[in-house]
Amino acid sequence: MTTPAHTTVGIVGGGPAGLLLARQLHLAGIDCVVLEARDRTYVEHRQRAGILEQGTVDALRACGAADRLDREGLIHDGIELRWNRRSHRIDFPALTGGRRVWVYAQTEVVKDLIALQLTDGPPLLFEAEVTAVTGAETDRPVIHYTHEGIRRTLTCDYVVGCDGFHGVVRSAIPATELRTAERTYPYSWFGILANVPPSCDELIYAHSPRGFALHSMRTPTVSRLYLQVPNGTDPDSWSDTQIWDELQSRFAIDSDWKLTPGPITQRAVLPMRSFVTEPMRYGRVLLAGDAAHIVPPTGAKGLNLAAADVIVLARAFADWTATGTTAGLDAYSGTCLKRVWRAEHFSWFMTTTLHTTPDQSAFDTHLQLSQLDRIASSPHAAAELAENYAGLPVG
Ligand code: RFL
Ligand code: PHB
Repeated sequence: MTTPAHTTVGIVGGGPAGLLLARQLHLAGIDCVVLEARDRTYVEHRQRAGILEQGTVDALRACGAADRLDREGLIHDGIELRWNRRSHRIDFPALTGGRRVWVYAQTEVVKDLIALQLTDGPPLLFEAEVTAVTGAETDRPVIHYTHEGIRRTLTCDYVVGCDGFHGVVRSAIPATELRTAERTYPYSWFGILANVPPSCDELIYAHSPRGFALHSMRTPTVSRLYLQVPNGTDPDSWSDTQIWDELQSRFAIDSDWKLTPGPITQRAVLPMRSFVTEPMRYGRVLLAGDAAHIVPPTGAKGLNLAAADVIVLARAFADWTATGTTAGLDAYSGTCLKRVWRAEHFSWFMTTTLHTTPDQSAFDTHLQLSQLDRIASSPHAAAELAENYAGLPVG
């Protein structure tokens, strides 16, 4: 594919943020190019998020990328919390005035968006690694990248860094202009994918003295489960039996519920981090999604925050091309950061309420259990969780 030397919006990164932004811009008649460092197979199979909020689903529908989601996505009206061998269901529609979530894997969202873009969309280059972005403070920022062994440049009106936490676009902004806030956690998630029907209809988040566990799913025949493990755990140091036994004991409740084990097809250990960089714009360079902020996965917010950023950004670009106003672009960082910090708080709250730290005191455990009891006994406390989990309005 030949790529232009100039585009209106240069998008670095073909993950969910970059692909959804490109689709929205294309439908608004705005010219853009997406440069993705990895190959298509890698991007389409990177195992990550599983939960989509209403706002994310609405955006995918609005840009014609939800046909398969509407056929195959699983609509969930709640989650189950487990602690002290008891369980409590959070009913989203009842507590939020009708909001719900969809279980539809990030891999599938990405596949759907890539398929659309390659048949009817702006250029999307795989194995195009961006090495630098220069001229953020000028009218013509430049993306420097390597494709098919050749170093190239793409001059843009605006550059959007959708290149994830380890991307390069953030470094185009002078360090003196950025503020970062960060938290790391003394545990990781050991995630597995298993060829076995889920043992539950809705996701189960379990607090246990042995640590946190999550039962999620991908399809009616594929389960996704996570175990809290110490940082640095080698995923190959656990046998399949050890994994299922540990999951079984963390999910145990006083009923005849049982977890059905099955063949494990993938395993990986993922560190947890909270991170926000502010502002999300400098000159003509903007950041979106994980390039600007990271949440621990306990609140299922990362992909949805990335989608919310680019929904706001696509509207701002549409206003700018239609009327010449930069008001939306000027407000972008402030608008998104409000939602980002809400999600940061919720993700931190879910994480610290449900995980046990290596040096956890009896006092800390009592606080966690008291909070969980409160959620089970107060509709107000339950509604606070439900509203945040099901997702606050975008914009
Ligand atoms: P991504 O998905 O990291 O995509 C960035 C893309 O940029 C490319 N790239 C470059 N391209 C060109 N040149 C360079 N120099 C480049 N450097 C990087 C990368 O190859 C990549 O393709 O960021 P994006 O688009 O902002 O999307 C963010 C989401 O992927 C992330 O927030 C979620 O996966 C987080 N997350 C979850 N979010 C949810 O909303 N719900 C969930 O249930 C949920 N579960 C999860 C998660 C993340 C997890 N991990 C792996 C941390 C579960 C897990 C286990
Ligand atoms: C997932 O299905 O991968 C998933 C679901 C909910 C979370 C995190 C991950 O909070």
